[in-house]
Amino acid sequence: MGLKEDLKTLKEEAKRSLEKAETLETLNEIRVSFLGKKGKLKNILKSLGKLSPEERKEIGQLANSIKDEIEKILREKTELIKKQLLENQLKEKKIDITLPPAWIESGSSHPVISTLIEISEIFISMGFSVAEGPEIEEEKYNFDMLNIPPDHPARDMQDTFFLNNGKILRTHTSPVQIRTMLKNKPPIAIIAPGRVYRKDADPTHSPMFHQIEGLLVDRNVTFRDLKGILKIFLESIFGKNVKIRFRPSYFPFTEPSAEVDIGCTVCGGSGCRVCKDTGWLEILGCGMVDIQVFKDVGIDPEEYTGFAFGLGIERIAMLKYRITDIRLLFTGDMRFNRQFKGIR
Ligand code: 2U9
Repeated sequence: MGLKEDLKTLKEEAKRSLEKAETLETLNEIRVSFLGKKGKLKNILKSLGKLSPEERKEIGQLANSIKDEIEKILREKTELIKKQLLENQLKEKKIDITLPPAWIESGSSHPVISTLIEISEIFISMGFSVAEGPEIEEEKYNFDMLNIPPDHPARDMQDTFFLNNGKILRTHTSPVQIRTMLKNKPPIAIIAPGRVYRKDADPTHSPMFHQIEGLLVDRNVTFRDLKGILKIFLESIFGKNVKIRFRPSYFPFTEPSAEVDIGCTVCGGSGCRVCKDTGWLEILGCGMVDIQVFKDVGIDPEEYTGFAFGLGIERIAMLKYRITDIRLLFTGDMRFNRQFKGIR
């Protein structure tokens, strides 16, 4: 019987081709040419219609079993070739686990940030909480409510960055304390660390710098409390033997006000370039919160008193690490930045 023979020949032919096949592409070509829609099997079965029903059944079954057999070999062969491909790949791309890894440079805190964190932690340890506010601020919070009148030199176009939406870049973090007092009732004990902006640029001034300000409001808060807190702070950061002096000063938002100096950390007080031969370094400003400020935020100055202080982080970092030009802190030059690795 011709068809039976044809089918057997096809099976043998397919088996031989599959045996020789070495790639997945060849396997696919074989599948298409034997089992595909226009393949050899379909071609043989075209004359199926001419057969008697019995013969049709017999040949049909034979064709199906041949199809199954070829498909089985195809699957096995596919698996085998895939496995060989993977093994070859693994052999070629052998990983030498004894090689040292590529050098990855680890990052570290910028000296300004590590100083900011160090100072914050001292006040946090004394019970202060950290408060934050927007850097794009309203004049009302940055000036008016701090008792800084419209004609005050600090409000000069030359010192403040004015934005075209009527707002400004905050010139100090004091608006954070105003916002806190508007929202919360005393007792209040907060520090406000963050970026501030002033139109200023020379070796000791940068148009963007960092401040920490503090505010404590409660019943019976006195200037002695202020002195005590600042003494603990200055001794923590500059050492137990640091010399401290308070000088009378003026700020619109505090009354009385003072500036605080420490004995020069470079010459120890004998006089040098850093302290301009005075033996003292100005470190921070402070004072008792002005009654007008309390009135504007709705705190009764008969019931409450408070102290506030402010300091520039870059100045402290520059003294600590003996940096003489503030601009070095902000160029991003890695030859400079790398020197502060491992300081914290
Ligand atoms: C409120 C009331 C009072 C914050 C204060 C200073 C003194 C001060 C300067 C130090 C160096 C800023 O970075 S600097 O230029 N700051 O001298 N700051 S008292 O007083 C406040 C703040 C907020 C509501």
